Amino acid sequence: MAGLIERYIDRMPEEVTSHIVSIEEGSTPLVPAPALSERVDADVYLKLEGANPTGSFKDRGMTCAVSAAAREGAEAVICASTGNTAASAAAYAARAGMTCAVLVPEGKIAAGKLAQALIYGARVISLNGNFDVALQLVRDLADHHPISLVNSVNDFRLEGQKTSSFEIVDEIGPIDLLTIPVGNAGNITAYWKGFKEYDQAPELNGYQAAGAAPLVEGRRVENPETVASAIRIGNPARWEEAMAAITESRGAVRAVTDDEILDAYRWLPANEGVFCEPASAASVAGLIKNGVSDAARAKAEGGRPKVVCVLTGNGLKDPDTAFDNVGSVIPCEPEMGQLEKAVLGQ
Ligand code: AN7
Repeated sequence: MAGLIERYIDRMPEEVTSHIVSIEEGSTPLVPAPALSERVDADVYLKLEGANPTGSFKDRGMTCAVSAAAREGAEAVICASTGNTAASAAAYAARAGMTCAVLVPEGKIAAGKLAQALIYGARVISLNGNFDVALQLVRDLADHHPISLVNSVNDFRLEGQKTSSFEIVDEIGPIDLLTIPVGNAGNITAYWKGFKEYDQAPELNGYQAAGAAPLVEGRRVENPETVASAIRIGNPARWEEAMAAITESRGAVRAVTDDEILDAYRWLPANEGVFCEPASAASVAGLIKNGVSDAARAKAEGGRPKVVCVLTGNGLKDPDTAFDNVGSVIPCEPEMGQLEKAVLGQ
């Protein structure tokens, strides 16, 4: 399967089509979720963005941002990141033969993402400050040096990320509701752009973590805190556009607590066989908490409403949070009596 720029080339700006840097991202599974469907009385699908080459949706935007940088002859890219953007930028820079620097908040990035950024060969800088501070710093730095900024303030990122909406509609037709985690607010903005380009208008429900919910509270959060480190963001760069998208879709942005996020984070793998990272589980936690709106049900015109939860990142990204939220392994000597006890739980 070709990468998403080639697949949707007619809907891509020309800046990204002449020097394509791709790892065949996109074309991710859209998996029916029978247990969740029953819980919320709707036909729910999970968009498994963790199946992208670096394990998150960021690859959709990064193929475009790095392709545009390649066309400009850029030799280096930089981003601030809570982890996934860093991993993705590092991979696409490696692919393009560029150098990459990433600025991540010290101690607040999941182990898998850090390992990825390093193994792809990025220069990883651990900032004694949060994501919002890091983003401001790299924006200033990129203004003064010949380094291409690949955060989602880069418009090409959205051009890539909008293709997930195309894939959904191409695969299952019009949907009634989309639930999605919101951090820096680029992705929800991109989904809306994609739906609009396809003349679609599903209701968008964005979910933030309660300790990092600037869009819900209508003000910057100086010290965002949440177990969902990917969305530990207090001053989203795409604030206005995301709010416009939510309003136009007659949707809502709401908060889910860390406990609600972790409940969904454990429930989904145990009931659907799908493991996502904590930030992604916010979309499922939100759907479980708030259900499907009457308006979205009405759109389904008597049928069962079609709902998509966007699972933005792979569960393997964050093994520490997984271990913190499950039981322990069972030790066993190589002896049948012990093994029977261990296996049968008696
Ligand atoms: C798994 O990597 O901001 O609202 O620096 O990694 O578009 O920011 C990650 C964000 C949701 C939120 N789910 O998307 C970064 C970064 C996961 C994420 C989001 C992120 P946006």
